[in-house]
Amino acid sequence: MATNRTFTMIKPDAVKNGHIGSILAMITNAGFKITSLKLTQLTVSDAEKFYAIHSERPFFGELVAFMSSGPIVAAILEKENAVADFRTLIGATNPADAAEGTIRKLYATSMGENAVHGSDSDENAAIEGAFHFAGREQF
Ligand code: DAT
Ligand code: MG
Repeated sequence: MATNRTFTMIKPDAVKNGHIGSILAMITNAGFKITSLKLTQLTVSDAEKFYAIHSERPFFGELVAFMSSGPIVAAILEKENAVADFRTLIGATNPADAAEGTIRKLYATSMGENAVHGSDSDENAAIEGAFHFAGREQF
């Protein structure tokens, strides 16, 4: 994957609360092009693998249970400086600290249930995109 791409998930809380359309609109209005997109659900094992880096953290069990609790939207996004610009658009991990107008400020309900994921590096964006999308689903 090119380095001008990032990977995102609209998490189960935001899907359940009916925010898919609003969040995708914020993403495209901010200049990101959607190059892969699907509604899917992670198994417990998928969520454990996706978040393996956090396996020693005290919130890991809660995170895995939440992320596998319902459907998510997975997407690959393209824009110059995609990883950093998308982290700015989503806001801080804890919605209480998220800037006004960010996706998490608007739609996250708590630190754990924070509406969206955004990759933290070009390398992880490529790994996470490939985790969710087969070659023929990548454009
Ligand atoms: P981010 O999603 O902003 O990259 P992260 O990679 O540090 O944040 O953590 C991954 C997810 O784990 C995060 O989106 C929500 C959850 N999480 C992080 N810290 C947490 C905490 N202290 N309590 C509960 N959930 C937490
Ligand atoms: Mg992270």
